[in-house]
Amino acid sequence: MSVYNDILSAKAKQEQLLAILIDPDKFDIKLLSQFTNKINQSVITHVFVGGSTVELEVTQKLVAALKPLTKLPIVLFPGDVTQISKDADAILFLSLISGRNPKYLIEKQIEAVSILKNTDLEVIPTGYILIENGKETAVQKVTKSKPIPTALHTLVADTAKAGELMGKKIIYLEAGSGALHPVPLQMIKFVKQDLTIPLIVGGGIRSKQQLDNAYSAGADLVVIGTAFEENHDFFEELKL
Ligand code: 1GP
Repeated sequence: MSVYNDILSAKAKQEQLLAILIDPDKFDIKLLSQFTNKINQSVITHVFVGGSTVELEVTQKLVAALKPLTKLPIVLFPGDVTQISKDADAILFLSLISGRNPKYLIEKQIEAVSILKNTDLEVIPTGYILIENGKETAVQKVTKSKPIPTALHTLVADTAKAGELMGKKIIYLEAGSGALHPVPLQMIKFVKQDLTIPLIVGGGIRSKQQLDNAYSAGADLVVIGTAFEENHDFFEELKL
């Protein structure tokens, strides 16, 4: 199984992919089995695991407990090298290409190599682009980097394309967890015009309508965390 190849073939068939993001730091592991049942019965296609500030070993415990409970691919979306867990299927190997902080452009990636060597994780090179959303999010604070203002469509599209030309296999447009405003639809459309690799969009999506809008604008895979965390009925809403 290749998580990336499956994303590529879904993109080719215009199938809509949806990842639920579980932040190990906010998640009560006692609820895992009940919560995973809901995931398994929903339209969700991927489980992403990661957060901006997660204590040591918490991710590993969560992924190990999650793995036997679902057949869906578990993809690490790590805020730090301490969140690499060998029990997951793949890792988004993120480079924060909207920022200019060397730590998140290359230094953390170097640090990750010796840890990855001891795992069989499928590594997916990912260009990660932060978009302004109306408030400062955790990822901005942690990475000490500024998001790209929503007015600068060309800068976002050129950053995404530069990522593709540098060999990234996926671009992730991120408004940030709990964003006030998701990535603008016009921006998604603009970025898609020139991009040939899959596009992930996440941050601040809280309704079925916003989800459908993101797909219509061109998102190949949408990531939702907060809406599931705060409202377990969101699973039901998605069925409608
Ligand atoms: C954050 O894109 C994800 O990294 C999901 O954001 O929690 O706002 O859904 P939300």
